[in-house]
Amino acid sequence: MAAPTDISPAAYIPLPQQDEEITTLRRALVAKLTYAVGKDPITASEHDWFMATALTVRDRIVDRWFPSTRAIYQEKRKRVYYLSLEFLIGRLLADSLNNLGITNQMRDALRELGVSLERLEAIEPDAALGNGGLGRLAACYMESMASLAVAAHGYGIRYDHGLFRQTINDGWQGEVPENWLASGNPWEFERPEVLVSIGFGGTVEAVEQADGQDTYAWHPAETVEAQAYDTPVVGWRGRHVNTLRLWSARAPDPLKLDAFNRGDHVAALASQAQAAMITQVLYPSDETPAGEELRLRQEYFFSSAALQDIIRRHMRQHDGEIRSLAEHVAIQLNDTHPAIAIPELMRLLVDVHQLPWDEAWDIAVATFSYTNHTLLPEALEHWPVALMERLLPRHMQIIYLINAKHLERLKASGRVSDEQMGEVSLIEESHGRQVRMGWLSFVGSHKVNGVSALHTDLMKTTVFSAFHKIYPDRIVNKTNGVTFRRWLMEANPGLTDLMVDVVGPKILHDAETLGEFAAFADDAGVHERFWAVRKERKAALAALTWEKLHIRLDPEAMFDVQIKRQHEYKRQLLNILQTIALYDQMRAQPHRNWTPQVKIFAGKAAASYHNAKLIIKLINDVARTVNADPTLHGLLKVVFLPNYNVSLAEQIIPASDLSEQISTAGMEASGTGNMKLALNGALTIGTLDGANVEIKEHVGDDNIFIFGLTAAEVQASRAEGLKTAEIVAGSPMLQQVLDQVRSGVFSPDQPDLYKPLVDGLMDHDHFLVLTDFDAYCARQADVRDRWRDKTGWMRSAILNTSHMGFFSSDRAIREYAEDIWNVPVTKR
Ligand code: 26W
Repeated sequence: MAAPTDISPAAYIPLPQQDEEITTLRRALVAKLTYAVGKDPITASEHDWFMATALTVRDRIVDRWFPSTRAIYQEKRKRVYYLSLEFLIGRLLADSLNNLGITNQMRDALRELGVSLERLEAIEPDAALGNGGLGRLAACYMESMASLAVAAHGYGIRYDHGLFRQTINDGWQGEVPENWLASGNPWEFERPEVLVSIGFGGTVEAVEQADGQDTYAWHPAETVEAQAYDTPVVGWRGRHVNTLRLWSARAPDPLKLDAFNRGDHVAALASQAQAAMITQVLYPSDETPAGEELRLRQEYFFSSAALQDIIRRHMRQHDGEIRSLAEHVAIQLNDTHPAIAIPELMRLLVDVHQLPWDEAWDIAVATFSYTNHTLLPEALEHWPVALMERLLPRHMQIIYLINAKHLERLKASGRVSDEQMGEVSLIEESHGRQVRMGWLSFVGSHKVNGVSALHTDLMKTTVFSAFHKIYPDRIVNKTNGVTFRRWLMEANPGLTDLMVDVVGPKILHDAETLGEFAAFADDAGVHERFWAVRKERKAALAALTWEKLHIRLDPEAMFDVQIKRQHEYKRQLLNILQTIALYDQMRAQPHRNWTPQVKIFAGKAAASYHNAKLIIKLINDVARTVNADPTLHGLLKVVFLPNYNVSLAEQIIPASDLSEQISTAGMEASGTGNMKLALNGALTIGTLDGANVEIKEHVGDDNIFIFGLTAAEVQASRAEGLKTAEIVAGSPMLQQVLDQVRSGVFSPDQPDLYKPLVDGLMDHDHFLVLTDFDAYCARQADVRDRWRDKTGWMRSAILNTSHMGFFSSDRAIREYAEDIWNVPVTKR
């Protein structure tokens, strides 16, 4: 066992016995390298040292894991289970060292061994088990729950392959499979003994009981085994450690010996291959749910494994009393992806534990709560009844029963007319009978939450309005948050040091104290250091851009950044059209005193999302044209950084001056990149959408650039019908830009390439790019003017950082704990 460390001081404050600690770490590293990795220090590769370091750190985490687990068990504390099909974790080495408070000691210990900690950090593969915001939120919440000592477990899937690696070839996105497990994963513990059987298909048998009542027994045709892998999640200063349990699929009898003995090796291995398929790959499409059977199998596979595990743990701890489940267990459904857990719990309570239906239902509703992450109608999951009947026959029966009772209750209340019944039914009848997973999640939960104030209001007035009238207390808001440990302290140690120096180390422990940094918004000395820190991060990003793209960036220029999934509603197209307009203006008036500006883009498009990929191509084509134009004298640069992921975000965000949050109002549920960027001192240019609204309230109107239609105006303008030709006729600049794109100025080899894109805008412009274009350009001009006033800009940047305390995931988790889960958290 590794010696316990003194965990109280911050990373910045030297430990009392620094030297001793470094010696202990150095010895541990060499022992790990020798006995766990099996390498001689003389010949060890960087990767060997990475493994030895991660395993050394993991020991420290494990030393705190067991006391945490024991305490929860002994105190019989209520547990929170976070069910999510995605956990976008990124790298863990820097995060774990920071939370344990041993970053500097480890750096020194490695240095004594001739190894660079920074290089080891850079070779760790990202755990990219998620698509975007929803998956990253789950990772931030896991970290905050550990930091606040909430007794929590995450449940998800251990995908063999996470989100694809993006390549850019001649401007086009390509997708390459990602292989994060190729060189082993030092953070996880394989649990070969934790196996849960998951059934699919088969029949349901009704068995008449002595009292004349029927009970039901499901006889699946097929079973797959879920095997657990546990990753400890260490909180701030190692005070508490939780578990992320990810499931991997395998055949119950991997090698059917009878088939093997008969010489049919292929048949013997076939069932293993089929079962393993379930957890092979993350579905790479955000927003548009895949309608395939494999996706439903994934959803049921991990939801059932989680529930069986939860119930087993509950029964062991609470004297086999299933009836007390809701007192000791809270289950959060991260979007509808795990919604099948609701009928699964009903099946376990009614069929297996023999509870009466109504009692079981009360327990289920008291246990579950559901977070909605998007209102886009195409993103709400629906499953064909026929598929459900074939794959999960008992669950389909249960869903029918839930629906019958739900509709019965509504009818009795007299609050829903017969015509409205079809709308609130869990079964959609018009598009060939589908189960509405959003409705199922709503009725099966005691609380349903949106992820920003605006999004929650829109839930009440649009998608869930009928349900909101029936259950007016069920929808609550929980504005998203991000973990400052990763997104400020680790990503931006320079800014963190500066704030520790002027405000004190309390900012490390309590995000709300960031507010005190505002007192230095006009302090010349602080300005100087603040600017120097930013310059250093921008120079580092410039070096990366040179290395990856051979494009030179001037760290003095304004870095204008849009980093997020590529989606039409996020309007990267609006940004690149404005870039073209600026390019035209700069060429037309070369003698004006232009602000040097760099437009930075990064983000992946779903492989099948044609328009999103075409917009990536356009960005790259504009970049090629602009960057090669000698008349600009480098005043404008455009870069598309390939393969956006958590680690790249950590490098871009501290180097960003301007944060683009320009979605069509009403369409971005919250956004979390907006919070990370503002936290690091970027000013936002954005619409009144998602959490931008609350960011504006916190940072103040003078420190943010808002433009464009509001959500209400978007609704009204859509109802009215857009007059795109009129809009374009009224804006000569827009006209010119569209003509250039349409006529192939940026795609001389394929002059018609972007015609469909422009025609689409002229035809429907569903995302109101044309409508908001002039307002956006005007706001961009305001931004350029503000940039000239360095002092004013820095004041605003400092105020952005200072006023972001609210957007800490610690605050968000406290709210969930208090209002939804009813569990205690540690005080600040
Ligand atoms: C594969 C199907 C699918 C469908 C929807 C996968 C993932 C989704 C998510 C709902 C997409 C998502 O990540 N939504 C984002 O969630 C963030 C966290 O709440 C919000 O900040 C973003 O605004 C929202 O788009």
